[in-house]
Amino acid sequence: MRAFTLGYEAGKRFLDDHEIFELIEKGQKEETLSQEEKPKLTLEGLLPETEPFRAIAQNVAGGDVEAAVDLVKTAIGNGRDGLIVVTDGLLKGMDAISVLYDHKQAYVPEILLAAQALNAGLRECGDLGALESKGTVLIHTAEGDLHDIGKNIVAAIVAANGYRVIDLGTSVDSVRLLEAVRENSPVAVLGSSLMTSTRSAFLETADLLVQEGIEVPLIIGGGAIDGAFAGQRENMRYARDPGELVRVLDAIARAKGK
Ligand code: B12
Repeated sequence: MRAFTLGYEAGKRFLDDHEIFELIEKGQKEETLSQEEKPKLTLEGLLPETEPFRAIAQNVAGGDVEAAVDLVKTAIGNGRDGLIVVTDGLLKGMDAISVLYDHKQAYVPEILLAAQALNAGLRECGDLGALESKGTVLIHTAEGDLHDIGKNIVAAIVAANGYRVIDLGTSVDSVRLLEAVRENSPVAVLGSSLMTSTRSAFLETADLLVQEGIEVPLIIGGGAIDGAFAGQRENMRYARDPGELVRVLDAIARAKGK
């Protein structure tokens, strides 16, 4: 039973005894490590090494809109390519703060400020038509649900990872969602629900997509969702946090040859 649980969590395969012991030992070690002994992620360690990208990334991660914009303007003025400034500077800063957030070393306001600095910097980089998008995703909160802080963070992180994000807002019904899917041919539809009373809207949406013959995954998350709930429909899947979501999206995009 234990083997099944661990095997399942480690990627839907059974583990041998040796692997199980290794996992248990690793978990116990992490448990017994004191706060000081735990390997600590630092912002400095997550930033790019070369300037001006390091400074740009640092100010995005630090949410300093003005400094990020000034540094981007100077880099562009000095002949740096806008696309490189985005990929090697601005996005690296958002990546860094996202990693810290996933490890509970950064919090909601910092993510939102970083997203502002990222967006302000992006506006200085001119036409980024050359930045190949990994695909479009639609994001929304379930019908009846007005909580949007988590959704906005997810949207910012997904956009920072190279996707074109269309945010349909809060309390979106399945018919409106279907229209948007038809208009935009997304690689995935993302849904957020924080209230158990609203999550059933996702079942309706998943069924409607199947009924209409539309093959697009509905990836859902938020406090009201877990793997068991998402497992109720074949075209639905759960992602725990923005980091896991990006990994899932990248796998979908890769399968589509992006
Ligand atoms: C802030 C908040 C509000 C704010 C919302 C402001 C806003 N613009 O969003 C206000 C005050 C307006 C509000 C209202 C209500 N709220 Co409220 N609210 C919260 C609170 C305190 C925090 C939620 C939050 O923003 N967390 C911070 C964000 C960053 O975290 P997150 O949303 O979980 O998102 C992260 C992950 O879940 C994940 N994620 C989220 N979405 C997605 C989507 C995908 C695709 C993926 C992969 C991941 C993902 O990634 C995010 C980043 O890590 C929670 C309690 C709690 N601890 O969660 C209650 C809570 C959600 N609220 C609750 C309730 C009941 C209500 C009200 C009905 C209260 C009332 N009686 O009026 C109303 C409902 C309004 C409505 N129709 O939606 C309940 C829901 C209970 C339930 N399980 O059904 C909670 C859990 C409080 C409680 N313990 O009772 N609320």
